[in-house]
Amino acid sequence: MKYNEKIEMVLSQIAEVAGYLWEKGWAERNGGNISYNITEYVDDNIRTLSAISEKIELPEAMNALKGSYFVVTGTGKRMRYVNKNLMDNASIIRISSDGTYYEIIAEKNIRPTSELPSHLLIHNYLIGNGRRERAVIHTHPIELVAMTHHAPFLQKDVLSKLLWSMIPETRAFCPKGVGIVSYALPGSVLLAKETIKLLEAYDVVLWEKHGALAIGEDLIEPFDMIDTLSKSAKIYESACSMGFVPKGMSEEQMDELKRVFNL
Ligand code: 2HA
Ligand code: ZN
Repeated sequence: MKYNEKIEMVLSQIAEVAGYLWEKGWAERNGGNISYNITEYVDDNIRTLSAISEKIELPEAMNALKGSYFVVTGTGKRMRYVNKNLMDNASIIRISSDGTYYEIIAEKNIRPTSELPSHLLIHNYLIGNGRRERAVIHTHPIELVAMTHHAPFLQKDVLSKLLWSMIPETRAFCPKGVGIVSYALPGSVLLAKETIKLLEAYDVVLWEKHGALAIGEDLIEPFDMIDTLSKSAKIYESACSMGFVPKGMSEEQMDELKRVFNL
């Protein structure tokens, strides 16, 4: 199908970022998923499309999403193929006018990701709170996930401080750091709700022993956040494998960055 320029831009960004997730090694098999709220870009070409699926009930009514449109990657679909052939591996869905169910409207009847509850509940929260973020990304970054296997790192803000201290970039570009959700079943509403609680305070949310989730006004922004934190995690790992635990930048050095760059 041919879409307008704005939607084509969204689609090409999803394909681009899906490629990065695969190249990074963060997207084994069907790991990870992406959604993008395109409601403000939708024109009559899309509005008039009829449903190609049955009505699929949402886990709860999403009042802020009534009549909204999303591009979502498909359940069981591989990021490496999302990159190559997006609309064989993703679909456009429309939320009903009462916010209780959705229908797939384009292009093929590709069922949305198993993490749809998290994606849609997060979009519902974002729109409901007047926030500007429209993109949600979930992926499995190796070193960050490894760090969530270590109980001391799960204490409040321990991991943020450690990751900030590995390289100035992380302090500068992830100024709110990482929040951590205790292990919860993938795809569950509980996982979604616990994630939403942390979205205000943190740049990226880590799901214990599972992955990362981030939001942004576009997809590049949350990808970059996860990538930057991941760089810090790799530096930490690299130092440890050289036989020492890195001390990291001092509090004073990090405060100086905060002061100079107004973080
Ligand atoms: O899409 O990553 O969390 C598969 C997953 C589930
Ligand atoms: Zn996952």
